[in-house]
Amino acid sequence: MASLFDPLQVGALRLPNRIVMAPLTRNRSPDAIPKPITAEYYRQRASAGLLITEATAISAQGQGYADVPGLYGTEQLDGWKQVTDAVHAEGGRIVVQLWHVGRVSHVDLQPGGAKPVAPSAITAKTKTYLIKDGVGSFADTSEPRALDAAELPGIVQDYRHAARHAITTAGFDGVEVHGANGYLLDQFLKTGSNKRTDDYGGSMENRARLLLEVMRAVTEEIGGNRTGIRLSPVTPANDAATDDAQALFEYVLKQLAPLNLAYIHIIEGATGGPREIADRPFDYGALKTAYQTAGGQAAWMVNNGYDKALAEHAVAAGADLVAFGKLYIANPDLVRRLHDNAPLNAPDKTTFYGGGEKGYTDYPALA
Ligand code: 8OZ
Repeated sequence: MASLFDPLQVGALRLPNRIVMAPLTRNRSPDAIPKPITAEYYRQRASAGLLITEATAISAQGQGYADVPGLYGTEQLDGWKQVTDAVHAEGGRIVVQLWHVGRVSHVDLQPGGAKPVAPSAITAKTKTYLIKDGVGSFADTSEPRALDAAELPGIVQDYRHAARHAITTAGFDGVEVHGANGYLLDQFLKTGSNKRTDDYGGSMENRARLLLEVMRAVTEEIGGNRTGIRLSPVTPANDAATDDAQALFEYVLKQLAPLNLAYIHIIEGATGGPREIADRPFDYGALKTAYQTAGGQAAWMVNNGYDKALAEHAVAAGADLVAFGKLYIANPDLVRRLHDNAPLNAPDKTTFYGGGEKGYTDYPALA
């Protein structure tokens, strides 16, 4: 029976174990440029089977929070190259999470103070994070404007460029498309945020169109075997809601099956919260079956609130990879600690978002 500590071939990547560092927003990249401290942070965690970076904006329009990194400027790409070099020098593997926030943004973070963009002009009932004069605070998201269909090819191009530069310039081993947590692609998927009447709204086929166009563009650019996707069928994060989660996500997974993806990354339940949501039931086993029945062969990555026992259980039950978030913030040597049943450092919530080394690069590894 497979164990968390067994190696696995995931697309083009050979992983030494099944333990993944989940994408984690840390707000330590002023001017959207990853700094040396970020290279140190990921370097410390390089024993993970796979590192997934924090969400990284594919364009200035895709930005929605203070001090999150980007992948669309030369200095940003150079900053990321320092990160991937540091991880590779430790023998690790790292993919970058490609992000467009859509309506989860603020006019203060948009080029020229413009409105954020969305499938429909509906404000998300959620907060974003601003930093002014070094002081961080949460702020209501701004009212978005509905994207014109003529703008969508440009957004697909932004994903394509970001994927290409991630590999060729920044030195990443692959990319993960962020299709989760109420950001742009999830906004298009779900009925609560998508009221369009054109080819990108209405039926689930139409709502899934943008995400599938992005996935086809990215895989064409860098290969399916270096591409993953993160999805969150039922999360309420960032005001995400849909009438038809089971049918919608089974449809999406069937359409993804021919793309030869490296992995499918599923957030089970409410992101960072309960794994079961009473009024949003979901059958993850049926989702996986739909994908595999359609010929999909990507590694199946699960996430949300896993500890060692639950992770071992999931792997024994057929999951290929388990992504750990909060535990990875606090335990740079998580693989070793889980393997040795060593005590775990506790994460400090007050240093999750923004700040410097404290709560970032100062969690101790075992001696
Ligand atoms: C926490 C704070 C800001 C952004 C996500 C990218 O939920 C995020 C995020 C998480 O996917």
